[in-house]
Amino acid sequence: MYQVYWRSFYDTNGDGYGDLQGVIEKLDYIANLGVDVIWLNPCYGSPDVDNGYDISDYYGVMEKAGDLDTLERLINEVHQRDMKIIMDLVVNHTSDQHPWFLESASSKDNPKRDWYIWKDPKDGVVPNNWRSYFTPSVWEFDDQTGQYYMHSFAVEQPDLNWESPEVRHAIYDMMHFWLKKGIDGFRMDVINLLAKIEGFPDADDPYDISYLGNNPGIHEYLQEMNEKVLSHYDVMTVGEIPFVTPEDGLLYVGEDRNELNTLFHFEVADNMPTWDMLRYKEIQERWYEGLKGKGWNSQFLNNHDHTRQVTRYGNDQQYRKQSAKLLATLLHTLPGMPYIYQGEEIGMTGVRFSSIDDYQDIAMKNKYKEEVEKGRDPEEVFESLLLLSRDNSRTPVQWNDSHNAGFTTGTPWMKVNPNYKEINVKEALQNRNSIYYYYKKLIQLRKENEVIVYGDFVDHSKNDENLAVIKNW
Ligand code: TEU
Ligand code: CA
Repeated sequence: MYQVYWRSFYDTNGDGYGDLQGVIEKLDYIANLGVDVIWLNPCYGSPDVDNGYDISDYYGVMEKAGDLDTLERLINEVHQRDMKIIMDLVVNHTSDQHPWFLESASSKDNPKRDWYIWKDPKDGVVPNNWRSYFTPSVWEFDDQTGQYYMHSFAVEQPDLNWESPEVRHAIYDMMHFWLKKGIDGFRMDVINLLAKIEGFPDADDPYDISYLGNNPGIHEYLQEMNEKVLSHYDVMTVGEIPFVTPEDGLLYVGEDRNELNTLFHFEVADNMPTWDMLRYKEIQERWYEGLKGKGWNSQFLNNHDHTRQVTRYGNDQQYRKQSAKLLATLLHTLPGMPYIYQGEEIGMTGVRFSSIDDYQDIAMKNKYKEEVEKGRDPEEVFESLLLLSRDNSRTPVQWNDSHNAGFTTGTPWMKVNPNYKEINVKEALQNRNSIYYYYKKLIQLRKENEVIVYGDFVDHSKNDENLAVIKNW
């Protein structure tokens, strides 16, 4: 699976944003790697507060990305190259500019009031102590109606109320619309957050936000979604499922569950700040044993939310090529579907801009503001956020050593990583020993040796912290 974060992929109209036409023009590059499936990050209508994860029009394409015709052409061009394409399904929340929310917020007796989660103040303040991913509270007060609404992410991303059958059926209709357009499935954004804890009680530890996910009711929603939509098509689904263990994970992807096909868990990406071989092998073994013969996992070490793997888990200076190849060898020989995040195949690295103003990620900017407002030293706060800022992996793909790395003829929406002169696709394609050709060989090896995909996993290097000897047979 190759993830295309289109706004940083390739700009064809000089507005500084990558676009869908840019993806079409680079499809041969992706296909030549041996990719089977493309995961396209959201390009629906959106005010772009959270880079498209705040949707205001599920049936449209945001102007920065292009238009519906271009998207349909992209789907067709992908299929012509015998590849598949899945799109992001973001249905835990919408944008606060979505017409549904504008109606819901307009009055307490609006028919769509219960399409979102509204609560009265409790003792004059927020209904409970839950924190959101991006803000100190999940509750935002609305003066007009004197109630709070819940948002698990930014204020501009109100959570939908999945208890409402009307909400669920509106989402299912939208899913049919895209599946009938010929997409091959969905990557489902934080899909385990749809069900909220009954009664919204205070959390013992508000900083451990796992109370946002895996609540009673979630499996009924996903089984209904499967019955009403997914089971009608030959498609694949991958759930983004934070806070989940192998046992819980199996409840989402077990073949007998009729919910999802595969999942991403975050035991590595969220809980292993730097490389820890023993921990990594323990996590791999536990997930292998937990899903073996019943469910299918994913393998990734970076994406648009997590900094570049060669920087975080490898060595992006002296041993950049070697460590990039080592990490790729792990990912493409472990159980589960391997994901390649755009640019990973040429060993693109994390970035280090000099000022918070060079960063765009709302999660990082909100955290910076929250910490500085507590009185912490701005420089120290900035330094503490650099390594894990999501922008590390959102700098434009480096196509060549020309201005702006050949990404755009305009001003890039996000600065290009200054190392583009050495690290770029053009150089990689001209160098037989490049990371790119190594990925190409790995992908081919996996396709030619089913034992790598379906063989058993046994770790023969158990306690060695520098070695992973994992044998399939
Ligand atoms: O990410 C969800 C989210 O922020 C976490 O699960 C994340 O993957 C990680 O655990 C934090 O380190 C999804 C999208 O991938 C992200 O880009 C959006 O901002 C977010 O949901 C809200 O839609
Ligand atoms: Ca563009």
